[in-house]
Amino acid sequence: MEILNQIAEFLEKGEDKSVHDLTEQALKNGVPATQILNQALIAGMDVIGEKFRAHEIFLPDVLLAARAMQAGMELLKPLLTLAEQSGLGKIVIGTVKGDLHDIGKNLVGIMLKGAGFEVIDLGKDVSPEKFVDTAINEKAGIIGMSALLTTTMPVMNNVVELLKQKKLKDQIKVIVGGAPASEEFAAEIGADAYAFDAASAVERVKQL
Ligand code: B1M
Repeated sequence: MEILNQIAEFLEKGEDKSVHDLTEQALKNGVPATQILNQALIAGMDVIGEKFRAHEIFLPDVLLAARAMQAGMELLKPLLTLAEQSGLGKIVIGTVKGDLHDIGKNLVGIMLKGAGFEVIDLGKDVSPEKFVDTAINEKAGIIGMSALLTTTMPVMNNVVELLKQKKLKDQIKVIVGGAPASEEFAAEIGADAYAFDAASAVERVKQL
């Protein structure tokens, strides 16, 4: 669909106003929010990731693209969070210490809220203690962690270890996600689940 390609292209150029306006237009045209998300915003961000890896673009370009992505996501958010049901349970989410990537984590939070979970979002750069203390104080049954850097993945392990130390590993379940994470990694650190994307995160959290 042409408008989805255009949104992706403007996102790649970091033009937040155009991304906002075209996203609004696409919604008016009846394009489903999830299609705009997957085929325009995430698709555009994937291209940015590839170009950054190939040194074709630099950090300021990535920042502009991230801002443009947020501009589109702001419009999609209310549509993705139209709660289907409520009272499913409480989950604490955040991006782990040392890691500032929060777009994917925000998306996971939006989808979980949309599915009826109460989500406590601790933001980014979250310490293991903060994850665990918040889960205890808020009586949340699940901790969800996001990491986008191979260097910050070990923090997820620290959270699992802290739960073990406090003898809470059985009561508080852990789900991990983010580009460098995997089923194998989750199993290795003793997490209860791994999710590849926001939609599967909802499924896995429901199972937990
Ligand atoms: Co950076 N960055 N970045 N970055 N960045 C990556 C991750 C990188 C892969 C780019 C690359 O080299 N190709 C690379 C990591 C390499 C590695 O570790 N292997 C990288 C790097 C190196 C860095 C810096 C170190 C760069 C530097 O300073 N030299 C730096 C680190 C800063 C820090 O965190 N301390 C840095 C900074 C940044 C920005 C701040 C500029 C910006 C982030 C802005 C923000 O988030 N507010 C940024 C961005 C935007 C990216 C890329 C291009 C896009 C990430 C993104 O938002 N994707 C990224 C390349 C890439 O991933 N293709 C890259 C869209 C998002 C919807 O997907 O986050 O994967 P994602 O989330 C998905 C799934 O992973 C999953 O569901 C989401 C939705 O489907 N998921 C979960 C995520 N969390 C989950 C949790 C769950 C379940 C599923 O359960 C709880």
